[in-house]
Amino acid sequence: MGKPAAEIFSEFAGPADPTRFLNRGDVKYHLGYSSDWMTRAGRRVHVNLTFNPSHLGVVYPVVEGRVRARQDRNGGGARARHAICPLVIHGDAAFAGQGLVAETLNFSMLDAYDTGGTVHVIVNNQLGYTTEASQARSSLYCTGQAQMLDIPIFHVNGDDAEACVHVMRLATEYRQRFHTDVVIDLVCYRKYGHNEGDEPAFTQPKMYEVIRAHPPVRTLYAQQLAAAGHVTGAEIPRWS
Ligand SMILES: Cc1ncc(C[n+]2csc(CCOP(=O)(O)OP(=O)(O)O)c2C)c(N)n1
Repeated sequence: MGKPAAEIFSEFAGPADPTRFLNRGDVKYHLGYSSDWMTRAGRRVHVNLTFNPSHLGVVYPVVEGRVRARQDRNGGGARARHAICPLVIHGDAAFAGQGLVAETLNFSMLDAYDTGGTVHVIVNNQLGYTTEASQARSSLYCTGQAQMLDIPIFHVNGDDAEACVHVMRLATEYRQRFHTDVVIDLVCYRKYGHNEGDEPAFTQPKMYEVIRAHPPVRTLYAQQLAAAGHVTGAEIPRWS
């Protein structure tokens, strides 16, 4: 989002005068932000990150409401839906387990709620806090709820950097062309615990043995680039 580090750290330290920040006592990674980005083609994109409460999934309908309101303020109709795109990042357990995900997906193609299609990115770390998938859902994929819609669902290997970029481009282009939701199931893993207080090896010792021995994605990509001759072996440490 381009948020300055000083601003982030000052939020951790807390304000000098707390009364100026009443009702803003949330954890820092829930805070919203907005900024402008220039694309390589020289076009300005305004990016707005919605404040995200602890209640899993609740931000999703809030994003839809905010986007639809913005589209309506911009004249509504196909043009506004094309220009303003909702993107929602979910957890795998939340996407599978929260009923409001189904409710909001169900709204997606109704005239009164349509936002021209939402790009969903599920950060599928194969754990819901400490719960493994086999104890968290009955569907094979965490995207089971999205199968109610006639939309593409991509399952992509998070260790394959170029596949991830490819799928992201494909998903956005599909949304811009067909104006339906698109779901990306980014199959990956979580290197550390759910939060500062969680030691994941206590609850998932075998999984974390594998994760700790697994090379990080930057190393894998550096090796892939070196094997293809795009970088030399000497450059790899800078990448990994
Ligand atoms: C509605 C709701 N129910 C339960 C919780 C407690 N809770 C916090 S994180 C979590 C697991 C989330 O798993 P996932 O969606 O896979 O996200 P992850 O943190 O693993 O990336 C749960 C159940 C919550 N915050 N909100």
